[in-house]
Amino acid sequence: MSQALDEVKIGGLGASRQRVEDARFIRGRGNYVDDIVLPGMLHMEILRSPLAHARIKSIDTSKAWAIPGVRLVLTGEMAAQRNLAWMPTLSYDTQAVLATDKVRFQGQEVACVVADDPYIARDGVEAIVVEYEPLPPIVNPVQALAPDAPLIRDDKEGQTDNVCYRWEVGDAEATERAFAEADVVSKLKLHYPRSHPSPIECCGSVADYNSATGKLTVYMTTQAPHIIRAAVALVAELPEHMIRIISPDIGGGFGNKVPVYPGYVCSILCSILTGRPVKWIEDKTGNLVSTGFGRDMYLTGEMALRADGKILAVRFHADTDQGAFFSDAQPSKFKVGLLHSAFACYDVPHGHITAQGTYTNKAPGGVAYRCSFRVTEAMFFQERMVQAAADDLGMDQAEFRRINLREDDSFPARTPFGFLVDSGQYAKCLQMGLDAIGYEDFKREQAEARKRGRYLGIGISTMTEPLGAGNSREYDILGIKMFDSAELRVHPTGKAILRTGAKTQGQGHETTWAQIVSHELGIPADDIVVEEGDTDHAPFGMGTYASRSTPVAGAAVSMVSRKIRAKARKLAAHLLEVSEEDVEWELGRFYVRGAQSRGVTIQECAMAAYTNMPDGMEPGLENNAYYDPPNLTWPFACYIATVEIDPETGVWDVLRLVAVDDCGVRINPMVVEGQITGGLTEAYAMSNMQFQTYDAEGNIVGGNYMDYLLPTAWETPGFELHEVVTPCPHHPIGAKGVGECAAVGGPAAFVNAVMNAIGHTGVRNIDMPLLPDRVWDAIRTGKDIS
Ligand code: MCN
Ligand code: CUN
Repeated sequence: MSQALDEVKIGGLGASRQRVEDARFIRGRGNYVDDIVLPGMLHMEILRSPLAHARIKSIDTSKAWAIPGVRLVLTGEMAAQRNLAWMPTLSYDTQAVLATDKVRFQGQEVACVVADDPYIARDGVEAIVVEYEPLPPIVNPVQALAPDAPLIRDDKEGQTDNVCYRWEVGDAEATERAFAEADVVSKLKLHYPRSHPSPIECCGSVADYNSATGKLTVYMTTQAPHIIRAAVALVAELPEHMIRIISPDIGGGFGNKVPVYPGYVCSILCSILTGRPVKWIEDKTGNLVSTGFGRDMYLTGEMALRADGKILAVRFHADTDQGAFFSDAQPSKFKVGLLHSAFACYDVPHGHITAQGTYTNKAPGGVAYRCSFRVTEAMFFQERMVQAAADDLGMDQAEFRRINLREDDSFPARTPFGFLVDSGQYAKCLQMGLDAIGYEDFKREQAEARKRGRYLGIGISTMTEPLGAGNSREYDILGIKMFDSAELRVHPTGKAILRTGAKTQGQGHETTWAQIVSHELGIPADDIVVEEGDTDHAPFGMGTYASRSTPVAGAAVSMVSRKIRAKARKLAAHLLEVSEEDVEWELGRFYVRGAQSRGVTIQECAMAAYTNMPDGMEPGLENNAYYDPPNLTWPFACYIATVEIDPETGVWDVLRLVAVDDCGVRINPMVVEGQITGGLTEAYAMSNMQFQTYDAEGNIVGGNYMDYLLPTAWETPGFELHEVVTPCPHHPIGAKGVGECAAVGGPAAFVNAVMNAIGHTGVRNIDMPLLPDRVWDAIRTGKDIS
């Protein structure tokens, strides 16, 4: 008779286990960087440039130095003496730590002041006098590429224009031939506006250089502590064993906390110079104006179509506005990240993409914000194009997708841009979404409503996206391969500690990783503590972004658990006095084949590992695993929104939003639903309220929460969630990433719905966000709004 445990009861795979980390978060007992207080700690504040583009003529710090309590005023010139005025970026460019020659965007770091408390430091910042000679600012790619445009990066040898990169992929000739055979060519042009992740907690660090031991400890808000350690080792030329990066609790990352920011570097340098711990905590405006933004891409493309609806080819061009420094934090060899994952869910035979990045006088950062490196722009453009194409053919948008989506038996399939898509049930997901929203009924209702002057619309977005960088063949950061790791120690009583190279920022790893161990070993999830983020403790890993934790670190958790199980099996054989071949496993327990009642639990094996191991066996029950996935994971999603627009005001309301997500096997369904709900909320925000613009002078509009809008529970509509499970063929437990899906695929559903509602006006596109005045203008003029 089986005595196997009930997996859901012990908190294993599929259990909607309550998040263990929330016990401290909701009690206000989290431990964030700003909670760190060290003896003798000083405080640092940053002086930022008020101008977007200007030459620095002089910096007078004497008044700041004179303020009682000011301990250090650091300028670019002083940083230069230590070879730290500039730093390398993760995209092989350079970025100013503190400006020496010019300022290149509003909000750029110019100097910093270290003082006994943050208020004195702020006074010190205000006492610094900088004389600027203004230069003409450039705020978009068109200005950047104008023949007489001033050169932004005159610091770079050989740089003669504002082009930061050019890149292309695909087969231009084959694509051209396909276009020549097309019955219909559908075109679209749009801008995906600049947005900002704006996590609740801003960036910050506490740097503590111990001059007696030579060890540097830095508490910081980073999604990737080991990468930071490697970067510090390279930039500051400190040996790695003398650097400890600790990423404590993080109040949201959303990609904002992947890049290396000047503030981190300055706090380290200031600690070295003062010999005391130095804390830097960014304020909201500092975060909004200077740290990693998302998007800011102009897309123009066309699709070659056969009259029956089959897509023959696509080609498009992307112009990206990179800001003043090319500091995209992304691990691919491709200059525009994974933009070429566009159209991966459709059977498109040919394609060609060109892209060009330009420097402008805007904040650098790029690629971040809940997106696997430009995948958000890719999927938005794809889904907006698909709708435009269906409209141009006079075909129903669901039917057009049905004709072109990859079929279940077509996997693995190579996209025209080189990706290998490995699994999915696209038609099933789409149908589930259509059924849930009541597609045909809604279309009838829409037609009826139109007669009475009401504008109803329905928009679909279907997409698969590559999540989980990497595999190490194709993905690396500064040459370090994209794998990840887990280390598991099972204590004598069968309780355990698990550490990984990922770093949770709210995703719930402390809860879900324990569930994987539970699934593999039958140890109750409550008996496993999970720790991440301290480079002196955690195994080397590449951190959390690109929804890579489940695909890579999560897989490593499975693999290390299996290593533990293999050793426990030997211990079981020893305890049961049978040969290993005669030992069978069921959840939580080994037993003798043919005599199921004769068994030992995993806890008994753990005790034996320390008290009663067979001769010749190493004591202890711990191990680690480094996992290099064979491919990315390919979750699929279908989002369908219905909206009603008020034609008098352009205000639009979401009637319903149906989501069908296939992220493979779900470790914790409740956590997954939380991820999707959060992603859809951000998608909704991007589609209708959230963007960062700059005026002609390069002043940022959106440097505060009066102008940069974040959705609250009040304006966010409810979402109806559904699931399909197609296990990932190469992941040890069949899971795919999910953290970004809804933010990536969601915006197009909302925008397509609004465009569908005003389809009769002839308007092809309104650029996001679809603010009421834009929608109203479009209805009134019948013209596209950019
Ligand atoms: N999960 C699961 N079953 C699956 C897939 C995932 O139970 N099949 C769970 C995982 O165990 C994990 C969570 O869902 O607890 C997200 O997993 P995954 O998709 O692997 O993504 P990551 O953990 O790598 O998180 C990164 C992703 C990204 S890139 C951004 S940006 C983002 C996002 O997560 N930032 C977030 N979600 C966020 N959620 C919060 N609360 N805060 C952020 O900063
Ligand atoms: Cu790009 S936002 Mo997430 O990958 O950290």
